[in-house]
Amino acid sequence: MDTMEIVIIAILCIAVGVALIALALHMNAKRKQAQSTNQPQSAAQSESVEQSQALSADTSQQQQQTQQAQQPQKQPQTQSTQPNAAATEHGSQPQEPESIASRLTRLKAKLGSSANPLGKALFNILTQDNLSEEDWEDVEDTLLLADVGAEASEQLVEELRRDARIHGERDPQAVRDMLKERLLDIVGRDTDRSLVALREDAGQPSVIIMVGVNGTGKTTTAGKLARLFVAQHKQVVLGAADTFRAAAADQLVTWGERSGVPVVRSEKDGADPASVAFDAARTAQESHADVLIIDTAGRLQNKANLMDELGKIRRVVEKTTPVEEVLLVLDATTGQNGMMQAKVFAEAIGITGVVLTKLDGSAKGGIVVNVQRELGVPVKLVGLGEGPDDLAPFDPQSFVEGMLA
Ligand SMILES: Nc1nc2c(ncn2[C@@H]2O[C@H](COP(=O)(O)OP(=O)(O)OP(=O)(O)O)[C@@H](O)[C@H]2O)c(=O)[nH]1
Ligand SMILES: [Mg+2]
Repeated sequence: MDTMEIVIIAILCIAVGVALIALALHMNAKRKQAQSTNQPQSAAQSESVEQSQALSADTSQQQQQTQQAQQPQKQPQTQSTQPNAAATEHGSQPQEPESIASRLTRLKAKLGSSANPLGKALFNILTQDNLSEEDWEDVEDTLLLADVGAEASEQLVEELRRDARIHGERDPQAVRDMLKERLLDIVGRDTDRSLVALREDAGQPSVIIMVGVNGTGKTTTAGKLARLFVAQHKQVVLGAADTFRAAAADQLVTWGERSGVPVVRSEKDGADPASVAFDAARTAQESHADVLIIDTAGRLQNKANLMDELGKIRRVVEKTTPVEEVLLVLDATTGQNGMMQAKVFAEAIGITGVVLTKLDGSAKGGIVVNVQRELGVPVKLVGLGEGPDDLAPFDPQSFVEGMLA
């Protein structure tokens, strides 16, 4: 082999080596490219799956809207907001609602720390030696001041006097226990306060209509209640049947966005509330929701007007699904005045439960007793503030312990 042949073989070897290196580099580049395009694809895919799941509750509404868009002669009456999409758009996600156990602990602490005159005053009088007739009158006055109501106050004093005679207790702990037992009796320790919507059976949405005088907290409570159901893994639809002003529906939409719950509303001020309620019932039915919560207006001139409007809402909803729960929202700070208005609502539509709002702050807890006596329905929920999770099921034990804390 001469020098020339050796040189040619060496050149060939180098050329093959270069070709192999080039091939390896090319393959590597292709693999990296494939990786970088695959990742966003799968993220986009999962996002679209999530979105389609989140919006699946609204499919029927969207179909309805599409149909309406194809038939412009039929003006769309209502529309359903898509909270998850809206929340993402604004860069915020619905917050996780607080658990019921944690709410009850807060209820107790809030009641204990609020300026509640009932427990403390009673306790101060009852731990004195030799209670005079005047002292017992003070006990009764204290109960009246705390909105317990005349009849119930009298009954409670009678029972406490009997207890005192029998036991002759002056030991603070014994007096506290005695008070607790009597208050629990009068508040109703075994009353069924469960919301019909939480009973497991259904197959169709449970409907809750919120009623009450304006400013008591209907819209706020509807929003908080939606979160309470979401915390229990229920699928919820909100219906904005307060059509007096667009702001009322906007307020409900904001609550819907906070919890990822769709809201059926009308864009028109002064639209027929019953027609919004009807559309909300149909949306809830078609999307297989567990619960439909309907917010109503509080500003109605007279009882006939009220009966007419609330009666119509109930009737149209019942074309789709039965109305199992009508919750009267009552502001605990309005005392006797609120009670009178509450009676009118109770007569106009019939109520199945009471939500007592604004029990935080300086509210007088005794109104629970009065409300239940006067209206003949249990207090089922209590509002403890303006926060999204400041609503808790009414628990007599926590309530009474909170008052006597
Ligand atoms: N402190 C406190 N404020 C509450 C509570 N519930 C509601 N509110 C406040 O009460 C005010 C009225 O509440 P809304 O929910 O708008 O009352 P509404 O009954 O829907 O009023 P209308 O729509 O005008 O009939 C708002 O400022 C709420 O934040 C509560 O439990 N505690
Ligand atoms: Mg309202």
